[in-house]
Amino acid sequence: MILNRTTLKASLDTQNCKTYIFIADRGESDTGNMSGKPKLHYFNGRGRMEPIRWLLAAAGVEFEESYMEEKADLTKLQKDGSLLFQQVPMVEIDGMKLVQTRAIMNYIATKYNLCGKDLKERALIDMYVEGTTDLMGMIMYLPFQPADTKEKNLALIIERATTRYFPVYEKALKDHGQDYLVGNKLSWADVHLLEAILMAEECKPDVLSAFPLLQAFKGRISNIPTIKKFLQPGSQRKPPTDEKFVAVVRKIFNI
Ligand code: IBG
Repeated sequence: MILNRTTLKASLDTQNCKTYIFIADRGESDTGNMSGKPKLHYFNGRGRMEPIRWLLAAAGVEFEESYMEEKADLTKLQKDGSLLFQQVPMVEIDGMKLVQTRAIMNYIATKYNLCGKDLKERALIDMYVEGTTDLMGMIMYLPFQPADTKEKNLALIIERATTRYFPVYEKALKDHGQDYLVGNKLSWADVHLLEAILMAEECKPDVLSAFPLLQAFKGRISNIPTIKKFLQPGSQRKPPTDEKFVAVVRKIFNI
């Protein structure tokens, strides 16, 4: 039987302590968190944490969140040594405090077998993920840009989505005729692409009009039970970035 310090203390009064193992000095389980669930530290908004939320949700992993609302919330994490590079996102998982979005995503994707069956599948998945990351990065920064450049950048996003990124995924699906991007099995690349498609549609609702296989892909992946649940109202998926979220970020980072 494994107990934390609080439980152990209570148990000593009534039980033989030799039957218990004390494992965590901080009164935590080996996941670094009392509940055993990963704990996400970020703002209450999409930003760099949203793809991490998507990946956990797709893997069927429940997670907790701690939101930074004031500069003091970030300072506290920085001062207590929780942030390796003084930056968020940070995820407490399996006894670690992971930072750097890619490292966090790699860990989760590997742990939950969303990285392909071999090195070559993994390389393909990585390339697809980097493509969608680039597209989502452009969209992510849009609300933080001044009004006079927003329109130009929105047009660039649509152009890049429809001429650089989406044609690659459409062709991949066409060439192999399978349901998923890589290895006929759900991978991180599929989860990331669905997130990117939905973000691009928020910019231009008919952005998929020239991509019939991506339209079908969107329907299929959205219907995977874990993802379907994440897409329903009340999930931990965050809404599109709005003025309120931009204001919180500006306040915390003095920008
Ligand atoms: N390479 C890091 C990663 O991928 O995790 C970069 C992390 C990063 O830039 N984090 C920002 C931060 O903590 C918050 S996300 N900055 C503090 C500092 O001192 O550098 C910022 C962001 C938002 C929305 I919010 C869109 C894009 C970025």
